[in-house]
Amino acid sequence: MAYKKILTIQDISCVGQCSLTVALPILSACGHETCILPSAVLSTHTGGFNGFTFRDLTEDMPEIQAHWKKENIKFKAIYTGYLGSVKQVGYVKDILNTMGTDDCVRIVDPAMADNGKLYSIFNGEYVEAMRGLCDSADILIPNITEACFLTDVEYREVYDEKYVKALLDKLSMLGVKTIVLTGVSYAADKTGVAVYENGAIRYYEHDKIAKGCHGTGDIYASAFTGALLNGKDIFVAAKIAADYTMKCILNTQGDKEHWYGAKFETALRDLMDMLA
Ligand code: PXL
Repeated sequence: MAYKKILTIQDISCVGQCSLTVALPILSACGHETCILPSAVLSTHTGGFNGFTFRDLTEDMPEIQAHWKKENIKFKAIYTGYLGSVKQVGYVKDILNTMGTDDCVRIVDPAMADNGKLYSIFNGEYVEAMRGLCDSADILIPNITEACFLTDVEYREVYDEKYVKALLDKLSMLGVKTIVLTGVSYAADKTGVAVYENGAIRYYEHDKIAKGCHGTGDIYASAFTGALLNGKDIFVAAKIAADYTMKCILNTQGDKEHWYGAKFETALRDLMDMLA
């Protein structure tokens, strides 16, 4: 397996098992050198804790990037997640466009919404900025809610294949050819992903666990990136990431104290086995 240098840009939520505290260990377990650019530092994630702190690191980004340029540092993959401000999305676009090797894979998880709602710090201006990031991505990994915000399509709890196809076609018009749409569910007891490549859709479906966990979007995107960079093709990486995420949720289920995240660490060995 080739050893690759990946850059991931997302927040540090000190407590809460999401973003960098998830991406860094998962990508490392997948065997990649993982460089980070924190978008913000929060005391916890914003999904259920009250009174979290938020230090925006937007203005550190251009200086960090300038230093990397001087040092001739380039990345084989750049994977972005939860960002800190509208202005920062512009900086991140420049990083996506200029800091990769010639064969760099750019993966954007437009982490900003779930269950029909934007996360608390985001608004329409942020959605608009995120739309502008899509044409700098080779692969976009939204959930259904994020796909709806990005395309201005009405969010629905119940939908059919026609609705999903329309969502994917509209997303591709933002300038990204490959999309891995997560949380696609056509039956109450099933969920999965729709993988869209050059206009064609392939599905990977699996059983739905009654209650999902916070942070599983980040677990999914990190495992997908880790598997892809291990040479798996897009569909296989999407499937491995789904199986791993399911395992993380199963390992967490039943622990009422652990409402804020998924115990992804206890399934890392399974992920490594899936990559072997
Ligand atoms: O998992 C997405 C995420 C990442 N980072 C922060 C969040 C959330 C979701 O709520 O609040 C800070």
